[in-house]
Amino acid sequence: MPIDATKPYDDQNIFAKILRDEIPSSRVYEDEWAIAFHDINAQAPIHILVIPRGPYVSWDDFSANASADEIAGFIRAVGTVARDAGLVPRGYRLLANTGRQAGQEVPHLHVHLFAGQPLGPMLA
Ligand code: DGP
Repeated sequence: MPIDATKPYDDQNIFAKILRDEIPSSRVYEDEWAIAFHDINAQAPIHILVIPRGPYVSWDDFSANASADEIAGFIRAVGTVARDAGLVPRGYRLLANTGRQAGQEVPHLHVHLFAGQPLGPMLA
């Protein structure tokens, strides 16, 4: 069920629990600002989710309310995850579903990183 991205942050959401290690995930990366783990429902040969450690519901919430250090740290982490996975120069796609019409399901900002095959046109 897509979420209302304007709601306050719910610290019982599934990614908050993954961040606190209350439920397992296959982590591929972590630093001061972000963690990354494999999507449980992979849509490409490589499908990783990168999430900030801070409590942000969506890209909208994060871009409006996170500090400059959090934003820089998160964006750098996404790039590091891709490089560490050997995706440069092959290439990859980033996607952040934001709110209901985009189909965002989990109310903690996450960037999908897709790779491992030619990905075709957007919105196909
Ligand atoms: P979105 O539609 O952008 O909110 O995508 C949410 C993604 O999160 C979806 O691709 C499946 C993934 N997901 C949901 N629950 C879990 C979980 O418990 N573990 C992991 N690793 N991924 C999850």
